[in-house]
Parts: sequence; structure tokens; C-alpha cells
Amino acid sequence: MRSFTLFLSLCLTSLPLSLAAGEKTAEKPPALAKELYLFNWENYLKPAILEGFKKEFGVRVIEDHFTSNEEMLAKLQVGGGGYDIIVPSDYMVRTLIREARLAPLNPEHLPNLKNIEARFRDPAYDPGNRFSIPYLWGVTGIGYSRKAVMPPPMSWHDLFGPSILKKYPGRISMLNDMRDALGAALIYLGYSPNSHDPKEIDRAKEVLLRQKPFLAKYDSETYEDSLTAKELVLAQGWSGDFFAAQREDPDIGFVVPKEGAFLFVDNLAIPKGSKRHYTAEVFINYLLRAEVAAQNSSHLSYPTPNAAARALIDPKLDIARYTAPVDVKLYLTEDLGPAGQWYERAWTEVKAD
Ligand code: N2P
Repeated sequence: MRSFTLFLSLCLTSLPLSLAAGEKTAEKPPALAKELYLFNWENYLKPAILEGFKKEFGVRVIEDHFTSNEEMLAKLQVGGGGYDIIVPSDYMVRTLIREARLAPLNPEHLPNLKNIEARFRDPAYDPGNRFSIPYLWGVTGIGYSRKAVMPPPMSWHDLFGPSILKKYPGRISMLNDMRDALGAALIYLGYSPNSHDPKEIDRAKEVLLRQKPFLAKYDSETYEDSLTAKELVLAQGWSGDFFAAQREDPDIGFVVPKEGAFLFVDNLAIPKGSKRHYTAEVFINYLLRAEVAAQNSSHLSYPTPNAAARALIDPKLDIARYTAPVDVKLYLTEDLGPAGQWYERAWTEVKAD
């Protein structure tokens, strides 16, 4: 493929000889669409950035939200949405590629990709970044009220252990997320959060079922607000959401449990069938600008894989602290293939009334 491209570009460079003097060979970029449809996580893009994009390019971005990768996938599978940009996590990029649901990206339209740190490029879930661009990353852990929870949590035992549950009944929440909830229970049991073993997944389900009567809710959207409102004292959740809440309420703490946790890298991708592919690439390239990525990361408190942006982030925000301690094992969520059915079944049982 590469040699073919090289051959092609050599042919193109010899073209001007046959053209009239002064004639341009560079292709004119396609016209921009007036609107773009973005399918994103809740609170996962600073609103002023959309205004900035509209001002500069005249394109209005219309944003819808999903609360889990599986919910987003289900929507795409029924052909719904008409979205131009989606924000799948690492393993879901892989699933979407496997199901041929993503449109390849044209690197020529994404020159700001150079800003992305080398360790985030060319990931195993999308070799060569053919379909996805890393956007923000974080860790799934435990947020808590420092005043209410003594001693502070340090382990998944502090979310699943019977004595903890009895101490804070109705004031604990779990993510409404199949992989994060079952994954935490699997780690708690000493298994891999990417286990393919139905017996292990079944035991993880039992852990969640035992915990359920003590929970206030399964929720991925408002848990940080419920912590601030003191309705909750412990919540499984995503690092940046707690750090953002902590700015308003220093009582909120966050820990990465010592047995290990999921690290996630969320990505920008264009679904196959988008009618505004070029405009979507222009938008992705805009989000890759150092100033834009820095603004977004500082506002959301999620660390950015954009190295050029990091140089612009106020050191007082200390994005580095969002990194988990070095001695904790961090897992990437894996695409399970057919073993996914065990998780689906267990999760359906857990969520059933
Ligand atoms: C922010 C959502 C974080 C995305 N509210 C987790 N993958």
C-alpha cells in the first residue's frame, strides 16, 4: 500500500510538466458543511470550544450524549443518529473497526496529529491511527467525601466489602457501565477485568448483586454532583469528573484502588456513512490544536495526550496528579469478541429489578 502511494505521489510531482504554466496542482479542499453532528460523553467538551469553531469556520456543532460505549455502539448498530463524530474508548474503537463501522481518516487533513505524544500514537487497538485520534484519557477509580469516609478508601474492598456497605447504605453509587462495574468486581476477586472465563464473570456478577441493595444508584452522569450535594459518600467513577468537582468542593477525594484499575483512552472517530467527512476532519484537527486541547483539558480536568497542549496548561492545575500512582496496575479494557456475551448476560441480571 505504502509503495503504491509513493508511486502515485511520484507520478503527481511530474504532472506540472504537462500543465499550463502557473496552473495549480494542489486539490481544492471540499466545501465545509454548515453543521456537524457530534455524539459525545456528558460534560466532555468545553462549550466555548464549539463557539470558537463556529466563529472561525462557520460550522455549528450539534452535540448529543451517550453514557457508555455500549449505548453508543447500540445506536450505531441500528443505523441511528446520523453522527459525524463519535468518541469511543480504546476497546470500542477496536470493536467498531472489527464491525467495519468507522471511516478511514485522511492524515493530510490532520496535520496537528503531530502534537500527540508518541506513546499515544499507533495504539494496539488501532494500528497507525487509521480510524481514531486520541482525545482525552483517565482512570476509573473511587471518589469519596473526605469528611464522611474515614479512613479513606484505598481498595475495591472499600466499595464491595460487606462492612463498608453496611456503614454507608444508600450513599454509594456505581457506574452504569457494564465493563467498568464488572471489571471492578473482577479485579476485587483477583481476576483480570478482561476475563473470558464464564465462571469468573459469574462470580463478579454475584459481587455486584450482593452490593446492589446498598447502592443509591447506577449512574455515569451525575455522581460527582451527588457527592458534592453530600447525597453520596462513595462513588465509582472517572478521574476527571472527580477532579473537576474537587475544584468547587475540596472535600472530594479520588483514589485509584491498590489492586489495579482501568485506564481509558477516549478517541475521536468518524462513523462510516457520515456525509460530512471532510468537515469532521477539520473539526478534529481544530481539537488537536495545542491551545484548544489545553483549554479543553484544563476545563474538564482530564489529561490530554496532546504534548504541545501540556506545555500551555497552568502548572497549578497539576494535570500530572491525574496520573495514577506508579505501583498500581493499570489495565486497558479489551475488546472481548464472543466472550462479550457473558458480560452482557451478567450485566442484564445485575440491572434487572
Ligand atoms: C466525562 C466522561 C468520561 C468518559 N463525563 C469516560 N470514558
